Amino acid sequence: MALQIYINGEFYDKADAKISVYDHGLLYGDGVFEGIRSYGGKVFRLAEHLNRLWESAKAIWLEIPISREEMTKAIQDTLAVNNITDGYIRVVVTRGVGSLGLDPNRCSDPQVIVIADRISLYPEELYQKGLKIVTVSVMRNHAAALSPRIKSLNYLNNILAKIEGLQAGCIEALMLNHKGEVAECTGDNIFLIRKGRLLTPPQEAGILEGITRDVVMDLAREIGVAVLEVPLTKHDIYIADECFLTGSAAEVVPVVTVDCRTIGDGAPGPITRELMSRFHALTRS
Ligand code: PXG
Repeated sequence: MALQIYINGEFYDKADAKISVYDHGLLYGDGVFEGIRSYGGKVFRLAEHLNRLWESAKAIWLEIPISREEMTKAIQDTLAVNNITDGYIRVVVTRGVGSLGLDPNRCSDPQVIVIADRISLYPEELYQKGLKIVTVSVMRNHAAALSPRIKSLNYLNNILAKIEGLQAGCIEALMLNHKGEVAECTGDNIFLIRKGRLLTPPQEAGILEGITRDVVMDLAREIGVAVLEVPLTKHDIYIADECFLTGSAAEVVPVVTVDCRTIGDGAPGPITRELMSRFHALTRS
């Protein structure tokens, strides 16, 4: 059976799952989304993802046309109908069909889409050996223009950074903020270990407050590693003992090279490996 996609309460074959070309989600990137994982049939941190989705929607003045309970059921039904227990869930809410003008008041019917699919993970080798990343010239959106806390359909900022990273031969790219501080990667948050402490940019640096980021900070505290949310520079990364990224898709992935500087001794460090292992245990338990 073809993959079943949920749109506004109905299921469609993947090939027939379509929305209007007049949808402002397409015309203007006007909408919000979430990327969620399920492990062993259980949706990981669902409440947190729904909170963030509703907060993103509120920030763009978009009313999600169903309740959280209905959204939860839509997600569970989409997993069930596709027989997916370990997978990736994409929830999208668009502004809906409007006219060829920006005015969201002329849009009716926000579209609620739920896709559940198998995940395309980074190759296993990267988890063993670590990732190589570069800092790119594309600056993270200024929070006063478009807050990085909003997970909107307007991902061009990140896509432009991704292109620059890919052209440099890297599958993830590091973005700085307007002050030149470290913000985050295109779809992942960044962490450093220095002298036994875990460091990561604060929300004020202009980042998406990742749900995996929160989980990993809790895991670090559990093993007695101090966690500091502090402004970081490229220099802090270059002299770090360890570095890793977090995201729903990537989970916890070690970084061993940044801008051609070897981090630590060039292999995933002990605290990174411990956090990877605890994250794995938490999600696969
Ligand atoms: N920063 C940004 C900019 C993100 O888009 C994260 C951090 C990590 O957040 P979570 O809550 O997942 O820990 C994200 C989310 C993908 C994909 O398919 C990943 C994201 C967004 C869109 C697509 O890899 N990451």
